Formats: sequence, C-alpha cells, structure tokens
Amino acid sequence: MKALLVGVTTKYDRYDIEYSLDELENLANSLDIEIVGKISQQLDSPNPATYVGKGKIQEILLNIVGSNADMVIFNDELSPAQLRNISDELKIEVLDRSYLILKIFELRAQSRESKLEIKLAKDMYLLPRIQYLREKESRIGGGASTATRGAGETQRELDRRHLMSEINHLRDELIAVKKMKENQIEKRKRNEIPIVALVGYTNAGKSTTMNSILEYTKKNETDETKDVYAKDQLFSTLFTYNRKITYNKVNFMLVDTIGFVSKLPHNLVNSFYNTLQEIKNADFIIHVVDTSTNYLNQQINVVMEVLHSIGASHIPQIFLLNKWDKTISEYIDTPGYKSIRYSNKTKQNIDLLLNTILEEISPSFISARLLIPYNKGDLANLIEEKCQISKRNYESNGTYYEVEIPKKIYPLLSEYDLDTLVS
Ligand SMILES: Nc1nc2c(ncn2[C@@H]2O[C@H](COP(=O)(O)OP(=O)(O)OP(=O)(O)O)[C@@H](O)[C@H]2O)c(=O)[nH]1
Ligand SMILES: [Mg+2]
Repeated sequence: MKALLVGVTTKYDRYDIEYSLDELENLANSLDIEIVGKISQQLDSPNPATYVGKGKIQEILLNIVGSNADMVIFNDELSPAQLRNISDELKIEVLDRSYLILKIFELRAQSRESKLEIKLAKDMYLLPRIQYLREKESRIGGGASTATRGAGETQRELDRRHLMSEINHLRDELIAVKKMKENQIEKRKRNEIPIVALVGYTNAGKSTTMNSILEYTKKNETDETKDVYAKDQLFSTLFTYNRKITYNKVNFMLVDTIGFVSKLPHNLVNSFYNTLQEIKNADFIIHVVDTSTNYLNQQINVVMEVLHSIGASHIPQIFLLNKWDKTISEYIDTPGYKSIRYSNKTKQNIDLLLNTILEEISPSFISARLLIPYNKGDLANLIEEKCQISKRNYESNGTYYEVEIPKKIYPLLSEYDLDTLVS
C-alpha cells in the first residue's frame, strides 16, 4: 500500500512538521505502508471542515495522481466531519494518525487486558466514523469487516448498534479485569518493595535494558528471569511488566512500560494512562534515551511531557543514554539530571546503573547496632556528631550504639556493624 502524508503546522506546534511527519512515516511503515510523498501546510489552525485549506485539497489530488498513492494519511486526528468531507473530495482511502496508532496497538496487544483496552479505544474512535472507516478495516493489518462505503442507511445503523453493544460489553469485562489487578498492586505496595520504572520513547530500548539487568543480576540458572519481549519496532511493549530484581542483597521491582509517542489518540489516552499508573507509584525512574536517533531532543521532550501529564515529574529520574555503541553525539546535555552512558550491546556501565538504582532506593538513613572500640575515638565523635542515637552503652570492649546513620557515612562504620560482622 502506498500513502501520501499530509500535515498542518501551526505556530503553536511544539515539534517541527518535518519531525512530526517522519514520526508518522515510522508509524505507517510499521503497518507495511510505503510513503510516496509528504505535504504540509502552515495555518493558524487546522480547517474545521477539511483540515487543510481548500486550495491544498487540489494539490493533494494532483499528488495522488502523480505518486500513484492509494491512500492519504493525515497527521492529526480528523473529526468525523473532516473525515467525511475529505473522503468525498479525494475519493480514495483517508486515514489519520490516531487510526494508525490504534491499529498498531491492536496488532501488538497480547494480554487479555490490553486486548480489551485497545478494542474499546478503537470502537470509541470508530463509532462516529463507522461509515467512512469500516472499509479500511479490511485493508490494513487484515481486519475482518466486509462493509463497503456507501452501504445503506439500515446497514449503517446496524453497524452502529453493533459497536455500541460491543462497547458496553468491553467496559464490563474491563472493570472485572481491573479489579483483579488493583488487588495485586495493593499487595505489592504493602510489601513495600521499592519500584523502579523504565520509561522512554518507543523503541528506545527499555525492554532490552530490562532483559540485560535480569541477565546480569541472575545468580544461578534456576533463578526465575523471564525475559520480556523486545524488538526493533514501535510499541513492542503495551502495558507494564514487572520483574523482581535482587542486587547486592537489595530487592526492588523493575517495571517495563509502554513506549511514548507524540499526539496519542484521545481514545487511547485513557487506557494508556491507566497502564501508566504504575509509573506514578515508582520510587525511581530510569528514562531510557536512544542516542542513535536524530530526534533525541524531541523524543526526550515527548517523554517529559507525558511524565508531567500523569503527575510523575517529581519522581527522581536518571537519564540512561542507551545505544551508546552507535551514538551520534559525543556529549548529551541533560540539565539537572544525572546521566549514564550505556549500551545493551556492550553492557558498559551496567554496574554503575545498578549501583545508582540502589543508592536512590535505599533509605537515606541506615539503622544499625554498632560496637566501637575505645581506641576509635574519632569514629565515636563522628557518631555523636552525625547520627541519631537512640541507645548508648559503655561496655567492656567498646561503646555500644543503636543509631540511624546517614547513608553517606555508613561505609566508614560498616566494619563495626554488629549485624554484618562475620561470627
Ligand atoms: N545497537 C543497540 N541496539 C539496541 C540497544 N538497546 C536496544 N537496542 C535495540 O533497539 C530495539 C528496540 O528495543 P526494545 O527494548 O524493544 O525497545 P523498547 O523501548 O522496549 O520499545 P517499545 O516497547 O516498542 O516502546 C531492539 O531492536 C533492540 O535490539 C543498544 O544498546 N544498542
Ligand atoms: Mg518495550
């Protein structure tokens, strides 16, 4: 299938149109659609009737002929009216960005919950557009529908009713599935195991990083280290996956999440954000960045915006500068955030990454019972000065303390920690 891409740019846009259309091209390519041309128009705002201006429609028509395109894909979600008007003018298939994303999600969905969520989002999107989009269902990604455009009023009404009853059904099923999941999250919270979330733009390498950490921290062959799915495609991961990691005796839950992209379909936003609730529960965020792309800054911005919109921007964060084996920049500026140069190919700095995680999730004070020999007056002074002392006993072989020690100075005292001494 060959498609023309059409985008409108306004002065309020955050990303330049070139980037935005490249992103759209990537989405289309994931559905085996070949792009044969890109057209853009600068407007104050998209035209409510036809998205682009009237004259531009003529230019698109000429381009369709010239490029042999068999569909036109618009860079924003078209309203049902826009979709109708444009379809009438262009007389070939018209799709929009939202439809592509929904379609990709639908093809990738694996779990029962993700299938339900995406079906619901897609049905909600289709409901007001059914008469113009059912036909396309059968052309991209192998949908099952046989409806044709211009089907009679009765057929249209039947389609609509069918969709509505399906939507109600899906909602009920989802409520049941969600209840089960909430219970699980509750349980985990009560266990108080710290949560570390891998977040980032789609295809940045989150799932691969999860697998590298699983492999690296695996002690013996019998450990349960079930890999998560990672692949060179957009949206390999839908929803979240959790794996318990133990490193240097510290446990934490590592959470792999769905990749971000700009301009997500409205209908997907709800289901998508539900899956991101787990990020809000995180104690620490590893922001995985693909350093091999030309669009590094735009991708970072997309991720920061989503984090902000789900109320997760206050959570401590580190930038994992991934794919450093093929980075195109020597230096990447991440103002205000720590960053680690990393690669899943070479595993460079994986130990630094894990140590940083431990540092972030471990409490800032360590409770300990110490026995400080009388000849270590300097250490006794340090304790008196820096630690919160809840008990102090002078015993025959030294001073016994029960204290809260600031994490930073614990290494100076660990030698005298009664609970770690080898007997
Ligand atoms: N060269 C190189 N490739 C990498 C590295 N890390 C990941 N990749 C590749 O990048 C592609 C995407 O990796 P994933 O781990 O699936 O990416 P993701 O962020 O989970 O993507 P989504 O789940 O689709 O959002 C895969 O083909 C990986 O093999 C790396 O450090 N270097
Ligand atoms: Mg993934």
